[in-house]
Amino acid sequence: MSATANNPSNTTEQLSGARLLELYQTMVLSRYLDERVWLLNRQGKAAIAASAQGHEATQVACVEATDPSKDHYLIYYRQFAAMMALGTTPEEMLRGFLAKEDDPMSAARQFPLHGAHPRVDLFNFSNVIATQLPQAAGVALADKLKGSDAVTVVFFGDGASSQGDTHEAMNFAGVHKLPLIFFCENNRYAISVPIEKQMRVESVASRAVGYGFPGVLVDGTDVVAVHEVTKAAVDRARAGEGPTLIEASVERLLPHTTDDDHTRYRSAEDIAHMAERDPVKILSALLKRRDLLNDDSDAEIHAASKKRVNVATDTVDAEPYPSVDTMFDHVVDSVGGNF
Ligand SMILES: Cc1ncc(C[n+]2csc(CCOP(=O)(O)OP(=O)(O)O)c2C)c(N)n1
Repeated sequence: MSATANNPSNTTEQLSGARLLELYQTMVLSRYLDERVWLLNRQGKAAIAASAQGHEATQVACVEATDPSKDHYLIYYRQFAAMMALGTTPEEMLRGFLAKEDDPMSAARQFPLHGAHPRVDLFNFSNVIATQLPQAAGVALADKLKGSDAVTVVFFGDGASSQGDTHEAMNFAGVHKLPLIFFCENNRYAISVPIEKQMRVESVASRAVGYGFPGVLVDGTDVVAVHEVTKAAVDRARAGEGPTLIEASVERLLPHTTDDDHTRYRSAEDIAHMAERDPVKILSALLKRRDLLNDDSDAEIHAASKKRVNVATDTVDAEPYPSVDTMFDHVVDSVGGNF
């Protein structure tokens, strides 16, 4: 079965050149922030980070096809660019990585970027792989019962697609025709486990046939293509036609996290090849071909992003850590005065 044969895309809505340029700016800013967090880890200031380098195009294009004023998003840990596209600031993200008092997601209690972010309507999520999928089905069911036309997007990786939670969520969403988009960012690795050891089918998208809704395979380095298939899935969900599974093929340009070394399980050829699929370079080249960008304006975007990240780093670095007195706040309820 060809996953692409099920492509429900019939949208005629196009991204304007000006909007493509703005998405590129978000991607570049996300890239600089991501690089900075790795440096902060090496300085001993950020405990751990999972990079989104290589995933930026697919994340900004997916968010762009939705309506953040009413739609819902259940993210996972590798989503700098999606979070920025949804309005999270560099300062807010750095407060999580540096475990500062004003971390908006967990007040420095959790793994960075874990927890909820109510200001941008991001649901609480766990590091336990795939738990966000059944939760997303619940969110979509609530919208359907309320008669809202909001759509829920749940992001996950190829490794998460092997979890039981994923299959339960997809089956439930199919049965109830939920307004839900299952958005898989397939970077071909779950830490060190390659996709061949993860599944016997030809693609994650091909699994959708087992749940009775379309599965679409798309090049996740292509902003225009991801936007188009996601827009079609959003239209389908809003029209009451049910879920879509989108599989965006991307590259994880860095090791799984700052604690990993992918040269121990990826060949030098593989690592060199994936660099050719860097979405920031691919979109830069497209914008230049369309005369929307040139070397000078590209350099200006990079310089402005670097400056923005420098300002955020200096600001957050100077902020206080939580007081020791608050160590158990939000963690353990006070029972009998023990805490
Ligand atoms: C239930 C569960 N099993 C194992 C882990 C350990 N773990 C953390 S990240 C990860 C890899 C997930 O890979 P994938 O879903 O492909 O996402 P990616 O990190 O590649 O974006 C694993 C196995 C976990 N957090 N939860």
